[in-house]
Amino acid sequence: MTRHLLEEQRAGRINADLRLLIEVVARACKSISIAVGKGALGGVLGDAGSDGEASINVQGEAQKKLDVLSNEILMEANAWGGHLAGLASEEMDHSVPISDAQPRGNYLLLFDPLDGSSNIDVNISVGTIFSVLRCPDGVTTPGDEHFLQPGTAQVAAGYCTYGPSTMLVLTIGHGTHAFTLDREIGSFVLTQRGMTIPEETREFAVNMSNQRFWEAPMQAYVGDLLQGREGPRGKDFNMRWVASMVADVHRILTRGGIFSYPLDSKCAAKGGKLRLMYEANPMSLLVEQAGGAASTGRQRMLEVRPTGLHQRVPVFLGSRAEVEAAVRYHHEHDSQEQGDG
Ligand code: FDP
Repeated sequence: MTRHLLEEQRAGRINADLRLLIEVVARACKSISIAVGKGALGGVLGDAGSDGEASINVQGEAQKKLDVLSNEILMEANAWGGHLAGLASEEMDHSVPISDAQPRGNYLLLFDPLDGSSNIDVNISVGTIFSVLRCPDGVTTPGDEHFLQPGTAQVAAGYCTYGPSTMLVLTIGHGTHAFTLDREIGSFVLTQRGMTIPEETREFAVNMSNQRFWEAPMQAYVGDLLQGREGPRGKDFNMRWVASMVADVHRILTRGGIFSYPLDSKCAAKGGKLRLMYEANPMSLLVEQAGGAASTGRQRMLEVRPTGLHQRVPVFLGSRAEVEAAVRYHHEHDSQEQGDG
């Protein structure tokens, strides 16, 4: 990875500060990988909190010990690097500016320290997702509002998946590249340059148990997928749902597919289930850079104007033609409703 990033720097696609920042994040991911890999032997499984009281994060979800540990690892690794002006984590209420005592840089880092928490205790892949933005000019002590930039403003995004192998997938806006951790040497090795998502797919990922809570266009879209060859789509579809976004997106970057977490009546009041700044935006940049598409169902994800650090959105991403098909169902439904209204 160091070599790849240095070559990108020589080609003028990245500066030294951003390169070093990505290397710090990658180093933190190695530490998280070691902790995740120890499993029950590391005493890190189970819920955080004490005296039988669950620890609840800003999202209102019970925190796992590994959520807390991963957050601490990323915070600690990045606080003193000198490349950042501030950090924001899915696990914390507010962003944190780099303290006066530390050297400061020009970037803002956002991360979901351990995505797929419900899979931690059952030995299924989980991952870290991160996004890098520029700190606005003239701002030395960034507040939450300075992080509220659309996904198009991201200068880098990536995730690290802790599965049978640990892989870091990265974009700095010039393609999406995959690195595999060589555990003996301790280095991320470039194993796939220029990941490309096939334009068409026959595979979809969604939590089908939410079907009855979905909006009408999602009901219609998945209804047609399920009809297979005999239905309007004219082909049979297969379904996969790991329930760790990182693992599902990694499969899609590797062999295509569509991932969706649509709006449903359970999460409608919050705007969706997945977080724009920590999950949807970084994944959307990675997917677009691999030739895929990402949308809320009604708008290109990367153009959503954020209104809150922990804002949630509906998500459709993956193979371009399939995402466009899902979006079509939403647009057709909306224009029919407007016509009826
Ligand atoms: P989790 O709640 O376990 O952290 O980020 C939220 C997320 O996992 C995604 O990783 C995953 O795709 C989704 O939620 C799983 O949702 P369901 O519990 O509805 O399957």
